[in-house]
Amino acid sequence: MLDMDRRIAPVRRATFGVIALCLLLSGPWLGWWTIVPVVLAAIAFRLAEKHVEQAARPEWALFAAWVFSQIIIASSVALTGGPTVPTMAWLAIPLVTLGARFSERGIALGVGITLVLILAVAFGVNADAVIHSPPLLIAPIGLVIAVALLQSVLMRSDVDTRAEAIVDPLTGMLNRKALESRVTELTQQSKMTHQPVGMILGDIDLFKEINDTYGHAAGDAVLKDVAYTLRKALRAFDLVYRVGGEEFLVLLPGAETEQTKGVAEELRTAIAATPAGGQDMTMSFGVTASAPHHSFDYEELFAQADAALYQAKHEGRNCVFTPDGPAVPVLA
Ligand code: GH3
Ligand code: MG
Ligand code: MG
Repeated sequence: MLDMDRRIAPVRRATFGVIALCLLLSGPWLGWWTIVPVVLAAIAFRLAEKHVEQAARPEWALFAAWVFSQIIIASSVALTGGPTVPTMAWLAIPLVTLGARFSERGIALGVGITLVLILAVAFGVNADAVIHSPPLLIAPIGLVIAVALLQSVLMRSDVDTRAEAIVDPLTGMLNRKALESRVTELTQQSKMTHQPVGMILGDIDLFKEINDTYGHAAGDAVLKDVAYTLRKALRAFDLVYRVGGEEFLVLLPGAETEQTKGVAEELRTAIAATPAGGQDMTMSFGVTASAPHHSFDYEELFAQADAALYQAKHEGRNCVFTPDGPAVPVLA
């Protein structure tokens, strides 16, 4: 969703430019001040764009900016004459961007809000005009619904195709391609914020034995269940990537080594406690984090996590290691 919003952002700015130009050209008839709401809406989106990268629920920030811009458009339509001004149809424009970022429920909510605004503006400002000439209302409502229907199917198919390209079909986890773009994102972010990034590299213990003893399909069933257990043990917005056959990577923006160790230990316990594909499985983990006030260097961190994982395997598996040794002191 964030990726899509980044693509939309420059076009959205251009759209605001076009709208501003139209309002300038219509200034003598509608009033010059009508440019003000457009500037406000543009500022709202600019703020949402800034906060969205750090927000725990970015979809809410974006949706709030979207609703705000609809209210602004509706208010200016109301102030310039309501149903009798042609700009009422502009309420359909923002609907085009909804499908790319929100679910069907989000689209439906957006359409609902837009229709309520159209009715409120039409009847609130000039009910007589609407009753006298219903097409003033019918035409913009038809436009809103038609635009929403058409763009939702187009955007959904685009989102589905893009999801297929970044999700591993066996485990439902994100693949290396998704990891690459996340790494680019975190690298850029950490240059500005210098917040640490925790990294957990996990590898299923003695997985080859499952394949050798029960066959490849049984191995696949284990992978699926392990992936599910890992996802369940993590918070909804912590993403897991499948980086090798039975190797998984977790990135934790904002987490230092101590916190990352804690998360890895939770994952280890969850895997050891939950049968996968009908087998008792365990996993070993290598953990590291970029130092606070240092930029995130993926290659460096991965090498550290990989070396720590190697240590964990060497020391008997089913444990968590950092470059400095075992995460939980090993009992003698
Ligand atoms: P260790 O505890 O040292 O990690 O032992 P291991 O047996 O897990 O390690 P190894 O790397 O030797 O085995 C990984 C195996 O994973 C080898 C490969 O055949 C298997 N594998 C990789 N991808 C898949 C897959 O998609 N499905 C199945 N069933 N097996 C896979
Ligand atoms: Mg392996
Ligand atoms: Mg393994």
